[in-house]
Amino acid sequence: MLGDWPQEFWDYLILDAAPPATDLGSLAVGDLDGDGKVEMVVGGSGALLWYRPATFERGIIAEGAFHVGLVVEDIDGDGLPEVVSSTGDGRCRIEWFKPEGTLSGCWSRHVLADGCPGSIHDLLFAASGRPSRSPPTARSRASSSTSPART
Ligand SMILES: [Ca+2]
Ligand SMILES: [Ca+2]
Repeated sequence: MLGDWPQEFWDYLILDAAPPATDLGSLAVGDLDGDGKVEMVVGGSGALLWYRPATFERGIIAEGAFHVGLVVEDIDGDGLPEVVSSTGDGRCRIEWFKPEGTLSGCWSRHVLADGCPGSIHDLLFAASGRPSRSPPTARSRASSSTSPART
């Protein structure tokens, strides 16, 4: 018993028994297309993937090494979240991905920071100051230092 806390139960659901990526190590959740249905974004060795649990739809956002930091945030200020990921190719590179049309279509890939100091495993986003449409900034968190990066 958890006191007065509401008890919620989650269903065990296999969305993809054989995903086109291995070492799935990153997960983020958000309504990527604003239809009210939540999508899951999963990254691993080989691909960055999206899944819609309500309908079992799925797709590939990009190919590469994505078992690292992953965030779903509105980067360009249009009201819909984009997928932000660091890449695990041996140096810190932060990229964001946006669907061009539907989630099943092509995703544009943008570099937010390239060669920034820090760790590729932790991404942190926060509002700083009043809202604006200024270019986004990114920080990757390292154990010893944090440095901002701009593109
Ligand atoms: Ca959605
Ligand atoms: Ca957006």
